[in-house]
Amino acid sequence: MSILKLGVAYAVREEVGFEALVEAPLEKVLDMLTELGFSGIELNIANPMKFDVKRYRKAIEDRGLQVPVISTGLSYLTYGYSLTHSDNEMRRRSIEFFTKYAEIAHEFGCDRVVIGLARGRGDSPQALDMLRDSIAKILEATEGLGTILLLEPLNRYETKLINKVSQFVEFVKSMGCPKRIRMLFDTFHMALEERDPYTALIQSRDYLGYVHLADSNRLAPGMGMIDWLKIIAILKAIGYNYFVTVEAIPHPSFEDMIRVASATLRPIIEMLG
Ligand code: LER
Ligand code: MN
Repeated sequence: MSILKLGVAYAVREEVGFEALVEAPLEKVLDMLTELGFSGIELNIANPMKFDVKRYRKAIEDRGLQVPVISTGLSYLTYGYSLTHSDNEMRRRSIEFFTKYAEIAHEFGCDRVVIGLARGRGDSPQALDMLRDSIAKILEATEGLGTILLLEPLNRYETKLINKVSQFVEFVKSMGCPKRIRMLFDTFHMALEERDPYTALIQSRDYLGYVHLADSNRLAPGMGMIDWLKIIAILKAIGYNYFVTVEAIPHPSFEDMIRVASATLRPIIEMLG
């Protein structure tokens, strides 16, 4: 049995309704994932206040799948809320959303919530201080749940706030290294930002809480230039033992993307992971 589990990231746009996810309806996606040997589905939820946990839990658990994390970037893209917004009310709503995301994660039994794009673009000089302050507030509000916040270094075209592993390390140190902040290492972002993404992955070993897999062009693993054997071998060597979740552009379709990802990654994970 391999210790690494394969997941895929899935965008939930709950305000259009469960059945209206026409491009890749949940039930169909879950059936495909089971067929292709995936173990989990990451839910990126635009509005946690409108999310029907029971319904999703049933569909997911009926198929024996897990939810490894709840992700949050759609709240920024849909409503503009961010943890570093210059408007206090927008920042307050973002923190409120995160508290709700933590409750949803807890209901799925995973307790990990992603901070990706919802941290904001980082245009103001106060952004880092605001991020520290917002994260401290979320940690406090979710203390009873023990939620782990997965802060994800993102490439410079998406934010100015924390683009590299070293900047993540500096940031958590500046907060006193709370145990409940871990790193999300995304291979696509790190292939853009790091001189050597493989060394960067090794350097993230003490902080790693989750991994996103996409190739150098953000297509499915296997469609770009990343050495997947090397990535999985490093994860194994540094003792990472949670999900590796494909977060790639669904090109030419969602189904093709997960088929290619599965064909690339499963044999490697079965051999090494
Ligand atoms: C989120 O996980 C991510 O990687 C960002 O690029 C937002 O799309
Ligand atoms: Mn990512």
